[in-house]
Amino acid sequence: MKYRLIRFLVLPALLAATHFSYGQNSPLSEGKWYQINVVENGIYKVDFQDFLNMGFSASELEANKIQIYSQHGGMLSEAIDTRPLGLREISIEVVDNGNNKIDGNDYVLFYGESPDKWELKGTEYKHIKNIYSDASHYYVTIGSNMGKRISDAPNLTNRPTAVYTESDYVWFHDLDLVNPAHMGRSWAGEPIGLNSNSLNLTFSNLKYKE
Ligand SMILES: [Ca+2]
Repeated sequence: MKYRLIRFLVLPALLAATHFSYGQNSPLSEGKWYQINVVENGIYKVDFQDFLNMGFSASELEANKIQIYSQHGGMLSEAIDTRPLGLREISIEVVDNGNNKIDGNDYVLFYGESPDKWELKGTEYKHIKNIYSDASHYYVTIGSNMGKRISDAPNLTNRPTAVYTESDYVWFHDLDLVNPAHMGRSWAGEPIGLNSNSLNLTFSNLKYKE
């Protein structure tokens, strides 16, 4: 993972220029924050050394106050009335050896989402390329209160009977290289023209003939 120090955002001035009514100040308005960029869906691990590399000191790494904020994965909607307002704290897993300090082999896990999304319509998958960003952004801080944590799932009451041995796998190649009209949101990939292009793909355990 790559980390980049973000500068404090002057959000109050920006928000004042809009006509929206925000219920709270941006969480970025105070404290120390670091931005983590996520490209693929998956569980991401941040260990003690990662926190030090981000600039946090060992003395401020209170395990129960570590917080991570983000917006939902995927491109924001064009419809303003459905757009989430600001950052939201996400639930994370903090693995601490019991002294409430991130140290030694302690670490934090969070689920990061790709900036691109998939929609399943009937039996067809459709990918939604995020045309504004190649990464989703997650913001790490040491809050003043207890952070949001992943809760345990309830125990199963019945023994599972369903067994699945296969699943769908989706993948897309969509580079957004050219905007033919030099306007709008319509982007195309590599030009085909008179030349042939090839793309080698490798899938493991692919089930053929379906
Ligand atoms: Ca610890």
